[in-house]
Amino acid sequence: MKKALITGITGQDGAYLTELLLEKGYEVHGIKRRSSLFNTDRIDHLYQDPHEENVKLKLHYGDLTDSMNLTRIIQEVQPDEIYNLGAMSHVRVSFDTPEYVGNVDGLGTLRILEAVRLLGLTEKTRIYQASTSELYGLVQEVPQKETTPFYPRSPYAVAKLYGYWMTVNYREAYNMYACNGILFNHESPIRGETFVTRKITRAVSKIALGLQETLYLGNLNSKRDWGHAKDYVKAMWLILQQDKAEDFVIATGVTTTIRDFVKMSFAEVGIELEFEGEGVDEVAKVKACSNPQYQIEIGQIVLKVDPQYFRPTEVDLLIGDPTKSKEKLGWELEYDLDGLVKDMMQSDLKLFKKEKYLLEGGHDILNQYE
Ligand code: NDP
Ligand code: GDR
Repeated sequence: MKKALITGITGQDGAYLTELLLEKGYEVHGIKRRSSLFNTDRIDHLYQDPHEENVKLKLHYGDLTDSMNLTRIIQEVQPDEIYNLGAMSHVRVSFDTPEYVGNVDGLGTLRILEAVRLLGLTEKTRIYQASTSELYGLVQEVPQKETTPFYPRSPYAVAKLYGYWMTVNYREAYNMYACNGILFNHESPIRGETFVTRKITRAVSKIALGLQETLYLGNLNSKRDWGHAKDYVKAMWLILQQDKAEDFVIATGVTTTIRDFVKMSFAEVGIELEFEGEGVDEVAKVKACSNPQYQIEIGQIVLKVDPQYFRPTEVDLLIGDPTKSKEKLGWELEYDLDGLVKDMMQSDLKLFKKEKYLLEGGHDILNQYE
Protein backbone atom coordinates (compact mmCIF):
# COMPACT_ATOMS: atom_id res chain seq x y z
CA MET A 1 0.00 0.00 0.00
CA LYS A 2 1.39 3.40 -0.99
CA LYS A 3 1.65 6.18 1.57
CA ALA A 4 1.03 9.82 0.70
CA LEU A 5 1.70 12.88 2.83
CA ILE A 6 -0.32 16.01 2.06
CA THR A 7 0.44 19.49 3.38
CA GLY A 8 -2.62 21.73 3.20
CA ILE A 9 -4.98 18.76 3.66
CA THR A 10 -7.68 21.00 5.17
CA GLY A 11 -7.81 23.19 2.03
CA GLN A 12 -9.90 22.82 -1.12
CA ASP A 13 -7.37 20.74 -3.07
CA GLY A 14 -6.22 18.80 -0.02
CA ALA A 15 -9.76 17.56 0.55
CA TYR A 16 -10.37 16.43 -3.06
CA LEU A 17 -6.91 14.87 -3.31
CA THR A 18 -7.44 12.94 -0.07
CA GLU A 19 -10.70 11.58 -1.44
CA LEU A 20 -8.98 10.52 -4.67
CA LEU A 21 -5.99 8.86 -2.97
CA LEU A 22 -8.18 6.97 -0.48
CA GLU A 23 -10.22 5.68 -3.43
CA LYS A 24 -6.97 4.50 -5.01
CA GLY A 25 -6.09 2.54 -1.85
CA TYR A 26 -3.43 4.87 -0.42
CA GLU A 27 -2.76 5.42 3.26
CA VAL A 28 -3.06 9.19 3.50
CA HIS A 29 -1.29 11.36 6.06
CA GLY A 30 -2.10 15.03 6.34
CA ILE A 31 -0.46 17.96 8.07
CA LYS A 32 -2.93 20.20 9.84
CA ARG A 33 -2.27 23.46 11.66
CA ARG A 34 -3.47 23.79 15.21
CA SER A 35 -6.39 26.24 15.32
CA SER A 36 -8.69 27.43 18.07
CA LEU A 37 -11.73 26.07 16.22
CA PHE A 38 -12.01 22.86 14.22
CA ASN A 39 -10.97 23.58 10.65
CA THR A 40 -11.50 20.11 9.21
CA ASP A 41 -14.95 20.70 7.67
CA ARG A 42 -13.73 19.75 4.20
CA ILE A 43 -12.37 16.36 5.29
CA ASP A 44 -14.74 15.46 8.13
CA HIS A 45 -16.58 13.00 5.88
CA LEU A 46 -13.29 11.12 5.35
CA TYR A 47 -12.10 11.21 8.96
CA GLN A 48 -11.68 7.93 10.83
CA ASP A 49 -11.40 7.59 14.58
CA PRO A 50 -7.71 6.79 15.24
CA HIS A 51 -8.83 4.15 17.76
CA GLU A 52 -10.43 2.10 15.00
CA GLU A 53 -8.51 -0.62 13.21
CA ASN A 54 -7.15 -0.17 9.70
CA VAL A 55 -7.23 3.62 9.73
CA LYS A 56 -6.36 4.97 6.26
CA LEU A 57 -6.38 8.71 7.01
CA LYS A 58 -4.06 10.09 9.68
CA LEU A 59 -3.63 13.73 10.68
CA HIS A 60 -0.49 15.25 12.16
CA TYR A 61 -0.18 18.69 13.71
CA GLY A 62 2.38 20.78 11.90
CA ASP A 63 3.30 23.92 10.04
CA LEU A 64 5.31 24.73 6.94
CA THR A 65 7.32 27.27 8.95
CA ASP A 66 8.65 24.54 11.28
CA SER A 67 11.50 22.51 9.75
CA MET A 68 11.93 20.17 12.70
CA ASN A 69 8.26 19.32 12.74
CA LEU A 70 8.22 18.63 8.98
CA THR A 71 11.38 16.52 9.17
CA ARG A 72 10.01 14.45 12.06
CA ILE A 73 6.68 13.80 10.31
CA ILE A 74 8.39 12.82 7.04
CA GLN A 75 10.72 10.50 8.96
CA GLU A 76 7.81 8.85 10.78
CA VAL A 77 5.59 8.48 7.74
CA GLN A 78 8.27 7.54 5.15
CA PRO A 79 5.90 8.63 2.36
CA ASP A 80 6.10 7.39 -1.22
CA GLU A 81 4.57 10.68 -2.36
CA ILE A 82 4.43 14.15 -0.84
CA TYR A 83 1.93 16.69 -2.15
CA ASN A 84 2.98 20.14 -0.96
CA LEU A 85 -0.34 22.00 -1.17
CA GLY A 86 0.00 24.04 2.01
CA ALA A 87 0.22 27.79 1.40
CA MET A 88 -1.16 31.19 2.25
CA SER A 89 -2.95 31.09 -1.07
CA HIS A 90 -4.79 34.42 -1.30
CA VAL A 91 -3.11 36.80 -3.75
CA ARG A 92 -4.71 40.00 -2.37
CA VAL A 93 -3.89 39.07 1.23
CA SER A 94 -0.27 38.39 0.27
CA PHE A 95 0.21 42.15 -0.19
CA ASP A 96 -0.71 42.54 3.51
CA THR A 97 1.51 39.69 4.77
CA PRO A 98 4.45 39.51 2.34
CA GLU A 99 7.06 38.24 4.79
CA TYR A 100 4.80 35.49 6.11
CA VAL A 101 3.97 34.37 2.57
CA GLY A 102 7.66 34.23 1.70
CA ASN A 103 8.22 32.02 4.73
CA VAL A 104 5.32 29.61 4.16
CA ASP A 105 4.95 29.46 0.37
CA GLY A 106 8.63 29.95 -0.52
CA LEU A 107 10.79 28.60 2.31
CA GLY A 108 8.14 26.02 3.24
CA THR A 109 8.79 24.30 -0.09
CA LEU A 110 12.53 24.26 0.57
CA ARG A 111 11.93 22.75 4.02
CA ILE A 112 10.08 19.80 2.47
CA LEU A 113 12.69 19.22 -0.23
CA GLU A 114 15.60 19.49 2.19
CA ALA A 115 13.93 17.18 4.74
CA VAL A 116 13.54 14.49 2.08
CA ARG A 117 17.17 14.91 1.07
CA LEU A 118 18.58 14.88 4.62
CA LEU A 119 16.52 11.83 5.55
CA GLY A 120 17.99 9.90 2.61
CA LEU A 121 14.60 9.50 0.97
CA THR A 122 15.52 10.97 -2.42
CA GLU A 123 15.01 7.66 -4.20
CA LYS A 124 11.85 6.65 -2.36
CA THR A 125 9.82 9.84 -2.05
CA ARG A 126 8.29 11.69 -5.00
CA ILE A 127 7.35 15.33 -4.46
CA TYR A 128 4.55 17.37 -6.04
CA GLN A 129 4.86 21.15 -5.69
CA ALA A 130 1.68 23.24 -6.03
CA SER A 131 2.92 25.85 -8.48
CA THR A 132 0.57 28.35 -10.04
CA SER A 133 -0.40 30.30 -13.14
CA GLU A 134 0.25 33.43 -11.02
CA LEU A 135 3.93 32.84 -11.92
CA TYR A 136 3.11 34.17 -15.41
CA GLY A 137 1.76 37.44 -13.99
CA LEU A 138 2.33 40.25 -16.45
CA VAL A 139 1.45 38.84 -19.85
CA GLN A 140 4.51 37.70 -21.85
CA GLU A 141 2.80 35.21 -24.17
CA VAL A 142 -0.70 33.71 -24.67
CA PRO A 143 -1.70 31.01 -24.16
CA GLN A 144 0.76 30.36 -21.34
CA LYS A 145 2.66 27.07 -21.48
CA GLU A 146 5.56 25.32 -19.74
CA THR A 147 8.14 27.43 -21.64
CA THR A 148 6.48 30.84 -21.19
CA PRO A 149 8.69 33.25 -19.16
CA PHE A 150 7.53 34.12 -15.65
CA TYR A 151 6.79 37.66 -14.40
CA PRO A 152 5.21 37.41 -10.93
CA ARG A 153 2.99 40.30 -9.80
CA SER A 154 2.39 39.71 -6.08
CA PRO A 155 4.28 38.62 -2.96
CA TYR A 156 2.35 35.33 -3.30
CA ALA A 157 3.60 34.78 -6.85
CA VAL A 158 7.17 35.77 -5.96
CA ALA A 159 7.18 33.28 -3.07
CA LYS A 160 5.76 30.58 -5.35
CA LEU A 161 8.48 31.39 -7.92
CA TYR A 162 11.09 30.52 -5.28
CA GLY A 163 9.26 27.25 -4.58
CA TYR A 164 9.08 26.51 -8.31
CA TRP A 165 12.80 26.94 -8.87
CA MET A 166 13.79 25.12 -5.67
CA THR A 167 11.79 22.15 -6.92
CA VAL A 168 13.57 22.26 -10.29
CA ASN A 169 16.94 22.72 -8.59
CA TYR A 170 16.51 19.75 -6.22
CA ARG A 171 15.45 17.61 -9.17
CA GLU A 172 18.55 18.57 -11.13
CA ALA A 173 21.05 18.69 -8.24
CA TYR A 174 20.02 15.53 -6.35
CA ASN A 175 18.20 13.59 -9.02
CA MET A 176 14.98 13.76 -7.01
CA TYR A 177 11.56 12.99 -8.47
CA ALA A 178 10.22 16.49 -7.75
CA CYS A 179 7.71 18.17 -10.08
CA ASN A 180 5.79 21.39 -10.45
CA GLY A 181 2.15 21.33 -11.46
CA ILE A 182 1.55 24.82 -12.82
CA LEU A 183 -2.16 24.89 -12.13
CA PHE A 184 -4.47 27.59 -13.41
CA ASN A 185 -7.41 28.69 -11.23
CA HIS A 186 -9.59 25.84 -10.11
CA GLU A 187 -12.73 26.18 -8.09
CA SER A 188 -15.50 24.06 -6.55
CA PRO A 189 -18.35 24.16 -4.04
CA ILE A 190 -15.70 23.97 -1.27
CA ARG A 191 -13.58 26.83 -2.63
CA GLY A 192 -12.53 29.36 0.06
CA GLU A 193 -15.28 31.97 0.49
CA THR A 194 -13.08 34.99 -0.34
CA PHE A 195 -11.88 33.84 -3.77
CA VAL A 196 -13.88 35.59 -6.44
CA THR A 197 -15.88 32.66 -7.85
CA ARG A 198 -17.14 31.46 -4.47
CA LYS A 199 -17.75 35.03 -3.33
CA ILE A 200 -19.95 35.42 -6.42
CA THR A 201 -21.88 32.12 -6.16
CA ARG A 202 -22.54 32.68 -2.45
CA ALA A 203 -23.73 36.25 -3.02
CA VAL A 204 -25.89 35.38 -6.03
CA SER A 205 -27.59 32.62 -4.02
CA LYS A 206 -28.23 34.99 -1.12
CA ILE A 207 -29.49 37.77 -3.40
CA ALA A 208 -31.89 35.39 -5.17
CA LEU A 209 -33.22 34.22 -1.80
CA GLY A 210 -33.63 37.76 -0.49
CA LEU A 211 -30.86 37.36 2.14
CA GLN A 212 -28.52 40.00 0.63
CA GLU A 213 -28.99 43.03 -1.62
CA THR A 214 -25.67 43.83 -3.22
CA LEU A 215 -22.43 42.09 -4.12
CA TYR A 216 -19.26 44.24 -3.94
CA LEU A 217 -16.36 43.24 -6.19
CA GLY A 218 -13.05 44.71 -7.37
CA ASN A 219 -11.67 44.41 -10.91
CA LEU A 220 -14.35 42.97 -13.22
CA ASN A 221 -12.15 42.99 -16.32
CA SER A 222 -9.46 40.48 -15.42
CA LYS A 223 -9.68 37.14 -17.18
CA ARG A 224 -9.13 33.74 -15.65
CA ASP A 225 -8.88 30.19 -16.97
CA TRP A 226 -11.17 28.40 -14.50
CA GLY A 227 -11.47 24.63 -14.08
CA HIS A 228 -12.98 22.32 -11.48
CA ALA A 229 -10.74 21.28 -8.56
CA LYS A 230 -11.97 17.67 -8.86
CA ASP A 231 -10.38 17.44 -12.32
CA TYR A 232 -7.19 19.19 -11.20
CA VAL A 233 -6.32 16.84 -8.32
CA LYS A 234 -6.36 13.97 -10.82
CA ALA A 235 -3.60 15.78 -12.72
CA MET A 236 -1.54 16.14 -9.51
CA TRP A 237 -1.61 12.38 -9.02
CA LEU A 238 -0.81 11.66 -12.68
CA ILE A 239 2.22 13.99 -12.51
CA LEU A 240 3.77 11.75 -9.84
CA GLN A 241 3.08 8.49 -11.75
CA GLN A 242 5.30 9.15 -14.80
CA ASP A 243 8.66 7.53 -15.66
CA LYS A 244 10.40 10.89 -15.65
CA ALA A 245 9.90 13.89 -13.35
CA GLU A 246 8.67 16.90 -15.32
CA ASP A 247 6.66 20.12 -14.89
CA PHE A 248 3.18 20.47 -16.37
CA VAL A 249 0.66 23.23 -17.09
CA ILE A 250 -2.84 22.22 -15.99
CA ALA A 251 -5.56 24.41 -17.50
CA THR A 252 -8.73 24.34 -19.61
CA GLY A 253 -7.52 26.64 -22.42
CA VAL A 254 -10.62 28.87 -22.06
CA THR A 255 -10.57 32.30 -20.45
CA THR A 256 -13.47 34.37 -19.09
CA THR A 257 -13.84 37.78 -17.42
CA ILE A 258 -15.01 38.15 -13.83
CA ARG A 259 -18.01 40.08 -15.25
CA ASP A 260 -19.03 37.08 -17.37
CA PHE A 261 -18.70 34.74 -14.40
CA VAL A 262 -21.13 37.03 -12.55
CA LYS A 263 -23.56 36.93 -15.51
CA MET A 264 -23.34 33.12 -15.70
CA SER A 265 -24.01 32.73 -11.98
CA PHE A 266 -27.07 35.00 -12.06
CA ALA A 267 -28.31 33.16 -15.16
CA GLU A 268 -28.38 29.96 -13.05
CA VAL A 269 -31.21 31.49 -10.99
CA GLY A 270 -32.94 32.89 -14.06
CA ILE A 271 -31.78 36.47 -13.51
CA GLU A 272 -30.57 38.52 -16.46
CA LEU A 273 -28.34 41.52 -15.73
CA GLU A 274 -27.49 44.76 -17.47
CA PHE A 275 -24.23 46.52 -16.73
CA GLU A 276 -23.94 50.34 -16.67
CA GLY A 277 -21.11 52.77 -16.05
CA GLU A 278 -17.37 52.26 -16.04
CA GLY A 279 -14.52 51.60 -13.59
CA VAL A 280 -15.46 52.29 -9.98
CA ASP A 281 -18.89 53.55 -11.11
CA GLU A 282 -19.86 50.34 -12.87
CA VAL A 283 -23.00 48.65 -11.53
CA ALA A 284 -25.17 45.71 -12.55
CA LYS A 285 -28.96 45.90 -12.41
CA VAL A 286 -31.61 43.22 -12.75
CA LYS A 287 -33.00 43.33 -16.29
CA ALA A 288 -35.33 40.33 -16.10
CA CYS A 289 -36.11 37.36 -13.89
CA SER A 290 -37.61 34.24 -15.44
CA ASN A 291 -37.81 32.15 -12.28
CA PRO A 292 -40.89 32.97 -10.16
CA GLN A 293 -39.26 31.18 -7.21
CA TYR A 294 -36.95 34.16 -6.79
CA GLN A 295 -38.75 37.42 -6.17
CA ILE A 296 -36.39 40.15 -7.17
CA GLU A 297 -37.21 43.67 -8.34
CA ILE A 298 -36.43 44.65 -11.91
CA GLY A 299 -33.89 47.48 -11.76
CA GLN A 300 -32.43 46.41 -8.38
CA ILE A 301 -28.70 47.12 -8.23
CA VAL A 302 -27.11 43.80 -7.36
CA LEU A 303 -23.44 44.55 -8.02
CA LYS A 304 -21.20 47.51 -7.23
CA VAL A 305 -17.46 48.01 -7.54
CA ASP A 306 -15.47 48.55 -4.34
CA PRO A 307 -11.87 49.70 -4.93
CA GLN A 308 -10.73 48.06 -1.66
CA TYR A 309 -10.65 44.80 -3.65
CA PHE A 310 -8.29 46.18 -6.30
CA ARG A 311 -4.73 44.84 -6.15
CA PRO A 312 -1.59 47.06 -6.22
CA THR A 313 -0.48 45.03 -9.25
CA GLU A 314 -3.01 42.89 -11.13
CA VAL A 315 -2.73 39.83 -13.35
CA ASP A 316 -4.95 40.79 -16.27
CA LEU A 317 -5.11 37.70 -18.43
CA LEU A 318 -4.53 34.02 -17.76
CA ILE A 319 -5.16 31.35 -20.36
CA GLY A 320 -3.26 28.09 -20.24
CA ASP A 321 -2.21 25.65 -22.92
CA PRO A 322 -2.82 22.12 -21.59
CA THR A 323 -1.40 20.34 -24.68
CA LYS A 324 1.54 18.73 -22.84
CA SER A 325 -0.57 17.45 -19.94
CA LYS A 326 -3.20 16.05 -22.29
CA GLU A 327 -0.62 14.30 -24.46
CA LYS A 328 1.83 13.03 -21.85
CA LEU A 329 -0.41 12.49 -18.82
CA GLY A 330 -3.56 11.56 -20.73
CA TRP A 331 -5.32 14.07 -18.46
CA GLU A 332 -8.94 14.83 -19.34
CA LEU A 333 -11.48 17.32 -18.07
CA GLU A 334 -14.92 16.28 -16.88
CA TYR A 335 -16.19 19.79 -16.15
CA ASP A 336 -16.34 22.82 -18.42
CA LEU A 337 -17.01 26.32 -17.05
CA ASP A 338 -20.76 25.88 -17.38
CA GLY A 339 -20.63 22.66 -15.36
CA LEU A 340 -18.45 24.34 -12.74
CA VAL A 341 -20.82 27.30 -12.30
CA LYS A 342 -23.80 24.93 -12.05
CA ASP A 343 -22.09 22.78 -9.44
CA MET A 344 -21.12 25.80 -7.32
CA MET A 345 -24.51 27.49 -7.64
CA GLN A 346 -26.46 24.34 -6.76
CA SER A 347 -24.36 23.82 -3.67
CA ASP A 348 -24.58 27.43 -2.45
CA LEU A 349 -28.31 27.64 -3.13
CA LYS A 350 -28.80 24.54 -1.00
CA LEU A 351 -26.67 26.05 1.76
CA PHE A 352 -28.56 29.33 1.87
CA LYS A 353 -31.99 27.77 1.46
CA LYS A 354 -31.20 25.97 4.70
CA GLU A 355 -30.17 29.26 6.30
CA LYS A 356 -33.34 30.95 5.10
CA TYR A 357 -35.48 28.12 6.40
CA LEU A 358 -33.84 28.39 9.83
CA LEU A 359 -34.20 32.18 9.85
CA GLU A 360 -37.87 31.90 9.02
CA GLY A 361 -38.22 29.44 11.87
CA GLY A 362 -36.69 31.98 14.24
CA HIS A 363 -33.20 30.46 14.34
CA ASP A 364 -30.57 33.05 13.44
CA ILE A 365 -27.57 30.73 13.04
CA LEU A 366 -25.26 33.65 12.38
CA ASN A 367 -26.11 35.28 15.71
CA GLN A 368 -26.73 32.18 17.77
CA TYR A 369 -24.72 33.43 20.76
CA GLU A 370 -26.57 36.73 21.16
P1 NDP B 1 -6.52 26.69 0.24
O1 NDP B 1 -6.25 28.09 0.65
O2 NDP B 1 -7.92 26.19 0.16
O3 NDP B 1 -5.72 25.71 1.25
C1 NDP B 1 -4.45 26.02 1.70
C2 NDP B 1 -4.03 24.98 2.72
O4 NDP B 1 -2.73 25.33 3.22
C3 NDP B 1 -4.95 24.90 3.95
O5 NDP B 1 -5.05 23.55 4.38
C4 NDP B 1 -4.19 25.71 4.98
O6 NDP B 1 -4.50 25.36 6.31
C5 NDP B 1 -2.77 25.31 4.63
N1 NDP B 1 -1.77 26.20 5.20
C6 NDP B 1 -1.75 27.56 5.16
N2 NDP B 1 -0.69 28.04 5.82
C7 NDP B 1 -0.02 26.95 6.28
C8 NDP B 1 1.15 26.79 7.06
N3 NDP B 1 1.84 27.84 7.52
N4 NDP B 1 1.56 25.54 7.36
C9 NDP B 1 0.85 24.45 6.94
N5 NDP B 1 -0.26 24.54 6.20
C10 NDP B 1 -0.69 25.79 5.89
O7 NDP B 1 -5.77 26.47 -1.15
P2 NDP B 1 -6.13 25.49 -2.38
O8 NDP B 1 -6.53 24.19 -1.85
O9 NDP B 1 -7.02 26.22 -3.31
O10 NDP B 1 -4.72 25.39 -3.11
C11 NDP B 1 -3.78 24.37 -2.77
C12 NDP B 1 -2.40 24.81 -3.21
O11 NDP B 1 -2.39 25.02 -4.61
C13 NDP B 1 -1.91 26.11 -2.59
O12 NDP B 1 -0.52 25.98 -2.42
C14 NDP B 1 -2.20 27.16 -3.65
O13 NDP B 1 -1.31 28.23 -3.53
C15 NDP B 1 -1.95 26.35 -4.91
N6 NDP B 1 -2.72 26.74 -6.08
C16 NDP B 1 -4.07 26.86 -6.02
C17 NDP B 1 -4.80 27.14 -7.15
C18 NDP B 1 -6.28 27.29 -7.12
O14 NDP B 1 -6.83 27.84 -8.09
N7 NDP B 1 -6.98 26.79 -6.12
C19 NDP B 1 -4.12 27.33 -8.47
C20 NDP B 1 -2.68 27.14 -8.41
C21 NDP B 1 -2.03 26.85 -7.26
P3 NDP B 1 -5.72 26.06 7.12
O15 NDP B 1 -6.95 25.27 6.72
O16 NDP B 1 -5.30 25.84 8.53
O17 NDP B 1 -5.78 27.48 6.71
P1 GDR C 1 -6.48 34.65 -8.02
O1 GDR C 1 -7.97 34.34 -7.51
O2 GDR C 1 -5.95 35.91 -7.52
O3 GDR C 1 -6.49 34.43 -9.50
O4 GDR C 1 -5.66 33.48 -7.28
P2 GDR C 1 -9.11 35.30 -6.96
O5 GDR C 1 -10.37 34.54 -7.10
O6 GDR C 1 -8.77 35.85 -5.62
O7 GDR C 1 -9.09 36.53 -8.01
C1 GDR C 1 -9.35 36.34 -9.38
C2 GDR C 1 -9.55 37.69 -10.05
O8 GDR C 1 -10.77 38.26 -9.57
C3 GDR C 1 -10.55 39.64 -9.31
N1 GDR C 1 -11.53 40.12 -8.32
C4 GDR C 1 -11.65 39.71 -7.05
N2 GDR C 1 -10.97 38.77 -6.36
C5 GDR C 1 -11.34 38.53 -5.07
N3 GDR C 1 -10.72 37.57 -4.38
N4 GDR C 1 -12.35 39.25 -4.47
C6 GDR C 1 -13.05 40.22 -5.14
O9 GDR C 1 -13.94 40.86 -4.57
C7 GDR C 1 -12.69 40.46 -6.49
N5 GDR C 1 -13.16 41.29 -7.44
C8 GDR C 1 -12.46 41.08 -8.55
C9 GDR C 1 -9.11 39.70 -8.81
O10 GDR C 1 -8.61 41.03 -8.88
C10 GDR C 1 -8.45 38.73 -9.77
O11 GDR C 1 -8.13 39.38 -10.96
C11 GDR C 1 -6.16 32.15 -7.20
C12 GDR C 1 -5.63 31.54 -5.89
O12 GDR C 1 -6.24 30.29 -5.70
C13 GDR C 1 -4.14 31.34 -5.96
O13 GDR C 1 -3.70 30.61 -4.80
C14 GDR C 1 -3.79 30.55 -7.22
O14 GDR C 1 -2.40 30.39 -7.32
C15 GDR C 1 -4.35 31.26 -8.45
O15 GDR C 1 -5.75 31.39 -8.31
C16 GDR C 1 -4.07 30.47 -9.73
